[in-house]
Amino acid sequence: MKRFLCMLLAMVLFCGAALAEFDLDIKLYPLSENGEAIINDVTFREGWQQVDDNNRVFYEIFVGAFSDSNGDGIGDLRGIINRMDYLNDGDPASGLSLGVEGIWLTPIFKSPSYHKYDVEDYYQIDPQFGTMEDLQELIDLCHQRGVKIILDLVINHTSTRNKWFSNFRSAHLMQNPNNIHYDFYTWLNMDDAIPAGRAFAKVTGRELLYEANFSEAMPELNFDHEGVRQAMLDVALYYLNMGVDGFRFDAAKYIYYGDNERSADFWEWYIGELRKVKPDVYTVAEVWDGDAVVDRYLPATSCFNFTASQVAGIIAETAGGGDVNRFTKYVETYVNGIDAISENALPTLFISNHDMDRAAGYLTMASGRMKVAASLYLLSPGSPFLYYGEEIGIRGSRGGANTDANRRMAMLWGDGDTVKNPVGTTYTKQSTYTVKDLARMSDSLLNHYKQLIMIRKANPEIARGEYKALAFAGTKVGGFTSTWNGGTVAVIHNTTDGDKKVDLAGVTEISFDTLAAVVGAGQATLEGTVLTIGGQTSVVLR
Ligand SMILES: [Ca+2]
Ligand SMILES: [Ca+2]
Repeated sequence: MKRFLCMLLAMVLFCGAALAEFDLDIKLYPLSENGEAIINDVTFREGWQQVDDNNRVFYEIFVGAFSDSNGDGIGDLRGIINRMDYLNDGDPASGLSLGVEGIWLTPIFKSPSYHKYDVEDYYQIDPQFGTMEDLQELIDLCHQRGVKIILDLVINHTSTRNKWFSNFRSAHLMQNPNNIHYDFYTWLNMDDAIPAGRAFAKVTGRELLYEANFSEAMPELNFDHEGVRQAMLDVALYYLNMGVDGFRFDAAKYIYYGDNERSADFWEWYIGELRKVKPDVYTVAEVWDGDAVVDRYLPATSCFNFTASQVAGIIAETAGGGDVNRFTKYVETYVNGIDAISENALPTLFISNHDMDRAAGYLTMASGRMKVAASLYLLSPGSPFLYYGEEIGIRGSRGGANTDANRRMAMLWGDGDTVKNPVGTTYTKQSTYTVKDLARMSDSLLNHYKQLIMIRKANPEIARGEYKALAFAGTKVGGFTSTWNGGTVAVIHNTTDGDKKVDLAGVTEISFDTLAAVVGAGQATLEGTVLTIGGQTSVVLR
């Protein structure tokens, strides 16, 4: 009996989040043959065409934890191929797939670790993940569906198992400075002073030190060496030639440890070379640092916005009850800042990635705050990134065991997928909701993500326009206007749990006559300039 009451309470709490005070209608979508909700409330206007640029919603796939095609428990490339209909079925208006327009694969090259951020051979797909033919098939399939695919390129360091490293060791054993690999890695003699802040490790069996700031298993390449630069350029060109659309650059600020000037100059050269071959190459760099440091890299490339991410970032803060007007002002400053510095960089908002605790741990599905966070950052300009599983509320935090594996746990498909958690996971409070469950529940987090991505596609001004934050009175209703290609939209969010009525005449001189989209827990009406918007709800006006 007690258990039954608990279940009842849980159901009431869960449904309660979906019920706005506006009225008691639960949003109901028609169901497909498989019983999946078909998102049918996003309007693609007459003459709508998908815009082929890099302002796309990207989806980060931690490859080993996503989908397993051969029963060994490890996610692989064929698993991703098998899940393409889930990611993007090629029909922007089908209302059935997540609709992401780009995927970022975490490293796929041969590597001894489960995460593969230490590469043994840049020209081999790790056998756990598949073959070069699988990659080609995935690239081709992505392109058939209008999806861009970017690879995680880890070039700051390699694995100690890389043949370059064994050649480096041999060259020193033979005392042969003429060997091309003699200076491939940054090395010191045993009695040399170690530069401040940097870490060096001893080469086994040799009186020789190599730079290893991340781990002794990850020797750092010497980018003053022409051969290293050329070798790493060749890697990128090889995969561009196969058809990949770009790269996510790991540890970008560590090329020259502690020297952002030289590291940023390196990327300007490197990406400049890639642009000669592929002018629209999409690159995004991991520069996990404050805005001033990130700015140094923006002339060359998009950089992830770490400032806005995680539990303390402004996306989660706003979703959890913070000031929406502060959020839109922040985005305006952020977007204008990038525009002033760079022609090559896009705004790149996200909540979490494979190095961070899962957002569902602090933004819970039951409270509806995960949905609000998604609305805030996906209805923003540029190329937002969502981390696989975020859309179904996967949980996972580093915890006492201090292991990143907890942040990279198996996707919950609910259909017999054999993918398992990576080795070393200790997290035990995983969500019980699967893709299969959530696809069937009209008001689910998954369907909210599907709807948001459709809305973003159907209203291309949101991603590309000139962003102007609107200054509403109070803190819980906020929004912006965005003008692009002759069209102007307004996006307005209400992050409270109840209805709000606002007169838009007080915040903008632009007049909007169409409620182009409503997404969230409640409903909305537009009468003249007066917008009534339900709790935890966002709208797009045209
Ligand atoms: Ca497998
Ligand atoms: Ca380095």
